[in-house]
Amino acid sequence: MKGVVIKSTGSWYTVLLNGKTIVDCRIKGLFRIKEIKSTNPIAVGDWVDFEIEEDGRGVIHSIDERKNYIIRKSINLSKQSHIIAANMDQALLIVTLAMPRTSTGFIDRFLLTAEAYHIPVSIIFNKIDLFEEDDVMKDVDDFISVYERIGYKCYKVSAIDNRSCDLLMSLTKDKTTLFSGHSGVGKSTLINRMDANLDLKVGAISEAHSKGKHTTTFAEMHQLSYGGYIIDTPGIKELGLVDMEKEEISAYFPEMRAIRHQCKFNNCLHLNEPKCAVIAAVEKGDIAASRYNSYLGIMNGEELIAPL
Ligand SMILES: Nc1nc2c(ncn2[C@@H]2O[C@H](COP(=O)(O)OP(=O)(O)OP(=O)(O)O)[C@@H](O)[C@H]2O)c(=O)[nH]1
Ligand SMILES: [Mg+2]
Ligand SMILES: [Zn+2]
Repeated sequence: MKGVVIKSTGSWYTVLLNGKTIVDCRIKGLFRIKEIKSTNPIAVGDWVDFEIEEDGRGVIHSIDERKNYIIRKSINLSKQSHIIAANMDQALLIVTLAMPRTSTGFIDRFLLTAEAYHIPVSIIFNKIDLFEEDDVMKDVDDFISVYERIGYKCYKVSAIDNRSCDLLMSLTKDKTTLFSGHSGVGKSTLINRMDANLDLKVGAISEAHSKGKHTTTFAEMHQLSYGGYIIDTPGIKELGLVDMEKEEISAYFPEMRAIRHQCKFNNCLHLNEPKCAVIAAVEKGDIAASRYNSYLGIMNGEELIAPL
């Protein structure tokens, strides 16, 4: 039998069969997935072959090749990787510029990871009801102009607004969508609003970010009553990057990818080389300074921890 993993909690996997039946499964034998060293061999979104045993529980024998996946590399000493989810059509990065504030550094690292794994991303600026009348809204608009200019769709939403809800439903209908972002930005709240049949646990605003408490603790995939799947994830606090060659990093910044062949040297790293088209574009303001700063931070191997 074949099904899709909708939840994994340590050694047990919840598998959805035919979009209807839930089977608790464990893994048989050892899984070795080429080139990925991760703490979890099977992730939410993986398609698996399994057999049901006499006690009604399943045993997973094999896993289908992944269309894509997104990995979080922990930045502690163990350097372990964790596959957040597999086989997505898109990711929605949920961002708030206050309560809690998401930094450009975090957004840019997430976008880089998604570019590297070929996952289309749109950026959702949530909680705009809180900023309607203050300076944060100008911040939101500045962020939006930076990201729209380089090809990312951006939307302003609020969980208490019906039109936002309709918009999110139309973006997610009939697709498999990953919801990602810091803890407390409102991922679970938005999902609950999009589909009244879902009742995900939501954190109190003060607890969610002042104590760094994660309300959602495991990634979990939910079937949407209007068609499609949504993957709710625990807030990402740290986003270490998967190993990449220094030369390839600018290829995952779309605005750098577009002009990097114009640099004088074809192995240009856009740091301080002469006649570098990227540096010239930053100086002219064609590339946002915040994006170039993120690029420099990544090139320097800086890790990033969210302010929680
Ligand atoms: N004012 C306002 N509050 C919101 C909005 N969206 C979410 N919240 C509040 O933000 C808090 C955190 O929401 P959650 O949905 O638990 O956040 P989360 O992103 O799922 O957090 P984790 O599960 O910890 O990753 C809750 O108190 C929500 O009520 C919004 O649009 N406006
Ligand atoms: Mg949550
Ligand atoms: Zn260059």
